[in-house]
Amino acid sequence: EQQGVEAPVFSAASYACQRSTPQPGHNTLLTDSLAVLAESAELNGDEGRAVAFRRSEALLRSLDRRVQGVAELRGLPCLGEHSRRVIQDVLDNGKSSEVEETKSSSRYKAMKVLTGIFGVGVKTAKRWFTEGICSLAQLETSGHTLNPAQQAGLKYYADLNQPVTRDEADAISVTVEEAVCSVLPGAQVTLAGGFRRGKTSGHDVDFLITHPDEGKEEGLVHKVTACLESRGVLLYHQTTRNTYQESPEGAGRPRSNMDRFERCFSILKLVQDPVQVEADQTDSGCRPWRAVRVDLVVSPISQFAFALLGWTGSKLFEREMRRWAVHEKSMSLSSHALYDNNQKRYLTASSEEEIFAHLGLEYVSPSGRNA
Ligand code: TTP
Ligand code: MN
Ligand code: MN
Ligand code: MN
Repeated sequence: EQQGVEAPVFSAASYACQRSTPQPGHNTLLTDSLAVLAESAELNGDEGRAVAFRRSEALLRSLDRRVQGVAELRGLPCLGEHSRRVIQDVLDNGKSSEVEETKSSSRYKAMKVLTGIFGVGVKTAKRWFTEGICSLAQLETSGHTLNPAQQAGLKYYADLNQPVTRDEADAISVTVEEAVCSVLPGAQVTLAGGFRRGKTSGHDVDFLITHPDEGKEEGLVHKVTACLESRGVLLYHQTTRNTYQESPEGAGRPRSNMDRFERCFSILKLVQDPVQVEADQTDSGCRPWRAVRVDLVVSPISQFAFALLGWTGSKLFEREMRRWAVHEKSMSLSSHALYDNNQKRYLTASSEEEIFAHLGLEYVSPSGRNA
């Protein structure tokens, strides 16, 4: 490039749901750094700060080429002073001192280990860390009583912290589809979550289940888990029934990220390919299976498009869509429905495309929702 000529300026819309965000993007050094600070804020229970870093991370991931200098970022939304400082540091020095300090802090390391246990949230981990518990060994000798989820989390810790591959997700899909169709013929199983967004690995596998005849899906989770159990592949499960009908979300209800579908947080036993097991034997012992976290969610067909949109994520993309709905359209979006506060009525949809259209947004395909 010629000297003195101003670098081309990027442009980007301010809500993540107005743009396409690929994975991993062209600025991984920057986005990985911001992700550490976002995660650290999450582990501190500082949601406002966490979301601010997540937004800058997503903005940079949506850019169509590599950033060479901070000047190129002038005028872009979502980048606060703090994020810009971190970006500058990484561009100048190849890394950010704040990120390096964060990663090596004993608090961050301990909180990562403890929240890495399935069933342990930030609050519990914080309490334990305050008591001086920093490792699994210390937790095990602390005398704390663990709930069933946490016991399973500890038991399968190594497996559950090893990312699930796309092949493993496909193998789990076969198991889940077989179980679902044997207990309710005609039911439809859709892979959701990160794998639907095209990610090549994930921390779990998410499935959304429905049936074309409204009502047939009721109580399905229980039948499916019973089937998986009889096949000897259910290592842990916690089922929650559907509570949406009891108290549908009216206009003024507080919005929460948790929906009210019938669902099951489970751990399944994935029997591995014998060839693969032989290859892995040296480091993973001789066990011919591994534990995998699986989420099963059941939606009535009338809410399916909303459920699919909600369970495809990413979490930030969903959050941004809801923020857009409220602030720009005076609508309330959830994984169950879309309510128009001006017209005082629900807007129905049978596809994700229709929901984007109701919201006045250009359609973003799942692979573009990696905000
Ligand atoms: P996750 O499985 O947590 O995340 P992910 O699939 O995007 O990534 P990972 O590879 O780490 O698994 O959640 C998937 C989506 O489900 C996410 O957009 C949020 C949504 N979700 C709800 O809508 N309600 C809930 O109660 C939960 C737990 C998740
Ligand atoms: Mn997932
Ligand atoms: Mn996750
Ligand atoms: Mn999940």
